[in-house]
Amino acid sequence: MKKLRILLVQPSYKDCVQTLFSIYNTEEGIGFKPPLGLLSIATTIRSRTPHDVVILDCQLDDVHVGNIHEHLSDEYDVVGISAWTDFWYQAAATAARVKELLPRSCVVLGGPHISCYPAESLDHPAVDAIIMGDGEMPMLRLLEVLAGHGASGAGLPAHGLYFDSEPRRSFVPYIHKSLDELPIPDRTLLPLNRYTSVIGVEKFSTTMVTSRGCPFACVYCKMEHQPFNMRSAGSVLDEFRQIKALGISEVEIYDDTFNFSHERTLAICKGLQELDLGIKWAMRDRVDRVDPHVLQALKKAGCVRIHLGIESGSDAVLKAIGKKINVEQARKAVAKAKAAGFEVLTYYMFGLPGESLAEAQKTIELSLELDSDYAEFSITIPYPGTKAYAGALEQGVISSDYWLAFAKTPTPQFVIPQVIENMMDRKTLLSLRDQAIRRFYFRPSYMLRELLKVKSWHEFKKKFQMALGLANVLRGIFIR
Ligand code: B12
Repeated sequence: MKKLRILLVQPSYKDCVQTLFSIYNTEEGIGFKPPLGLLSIATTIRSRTPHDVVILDCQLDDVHVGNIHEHLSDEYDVVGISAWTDFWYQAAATAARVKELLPRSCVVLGGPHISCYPAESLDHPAVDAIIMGDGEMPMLRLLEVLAGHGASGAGLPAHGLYFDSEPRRSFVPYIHKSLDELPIPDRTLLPLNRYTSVIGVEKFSTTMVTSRGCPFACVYCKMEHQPFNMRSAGSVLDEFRQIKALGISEVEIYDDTFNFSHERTLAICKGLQELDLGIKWAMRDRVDRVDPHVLQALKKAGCVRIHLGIESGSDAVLKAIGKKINVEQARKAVAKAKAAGFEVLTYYMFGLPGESLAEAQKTIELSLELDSDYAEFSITIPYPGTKAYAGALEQGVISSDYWLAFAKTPTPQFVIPQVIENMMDRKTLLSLRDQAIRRFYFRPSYMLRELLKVKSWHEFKKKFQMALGLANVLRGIFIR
């Protein structure tokens, strides 16, 4: 079999879509986060094939289309590029640059943007193939084809991989149901000591994903292509063990719904308690899944922080966005988590479909009442593939399909022409977001409490960095 050389690229945020509403994962923002999707693909290639694979995380060193040539060796047979809608311009421009410098290499794209716009992505002149959905198995199939084995790979899926050279057929994402079959991501393929968390306490941290997809269908999130699948407790414990062996003792779990199965959570917690790895970790939960018995187990297992999506202070808005929770559940969940000794991070959104100014004000009041340790306030970006975007287009709240236009013709620093602005205009939304940040974080009682929590110079520096980031948001300066 021909031995192939593969480069997997996580593009830079440079020139990314100007949503103007978020702090990005830069060192000065929330800390760099490892690209887990590429890591999983690279580990799978390594464990199942003789091919060589390298990951280039452009976000770490500001590698972009202007300087990526320094990282492109003419030995690469395959260059895989991850595409999120926010950095679609860099992904597409990188593809073009690769094709220009390495015309014989196969350029393949994957990631959430590709699953939203498969046809438009494949139409890009520099793109040879796309992978839709979970990338590991379709990538093995692609490598089989390129290594000269035809597309007959035993056990490899026939869908999810589409070549530009083939006649067009319908695009079906590949979903890997038995996640335990996939190897645990080999974090040594990335520079481990570059990944951090602004709200963590350790110097280095990593992230983990123990399930894919989500059983819920909130209007602002595109997940419907991805049914919910969980890894077993045993597989999750193996990953924790590997992380500890690498000397990392802080983990952020990025599952949309980590605690969907209490049974699995309790098994993970029991295992972690027995292993006694001393890892501090955080996870995202739904307010309706917070349970005192599970909280106790989580505490004993080293979980220190729980992130809760509250989104709105209005039950009518929560109903309209399909979140399937209510304000009272949010109150109870935060109280229970705080009483059990967890740090709590809450998320809130402004500009949700149908939300009035009075309802948005209720959200700010709720955030103050819940008084969590951290709160993240965002303005709803109607991303492609979401019900929020489709609904706004259908109702004429958004007047043109700007994401489709951007998917076809990616431009640098694309400015979203409209968010959901029928009830409140953009200026009002921005001022609500700023008001929320100011009222939440710049309360003397909050600042004092946070200062008293600081145990080290390192922690103090991180808190200072966070305060600076927030002040920058208020001054209209966005960290890229
Ligand atoms: C972790 C995470 C983050 C981390 C970043 C981690 C990182 N550096 O990768 C943080 C918190 C920083 C983050 C931020 C944002 N995020 Co985010 N994030 C996620 C989350 C929860 C998990 C991603 C993950 O690791 N999944 C696990 C891995 C295994 O899956 P994967 O990444 O999808 O990769 C698989 C496939 O997509 C595919 N694949 C991916 N890349 C490639 C490349 C090739 C070549 C191939 C073949 C295949 C392939 O194969 C992989 C393995 O199966 C997803 C939601 C979700 N559940 O997926 C949202 C998600 C990716 N985020 C999203 C968004 C919008 C954002 C923000 C832009 C939000 C905002 N407005 O601020 C920000 C800013 C991003 C930025 N520029 O920093 C959207 C993207 C939508 C889109 N159309 O692009 C998602 C899908 C959430 C959602 N449902 O709407 N995010």
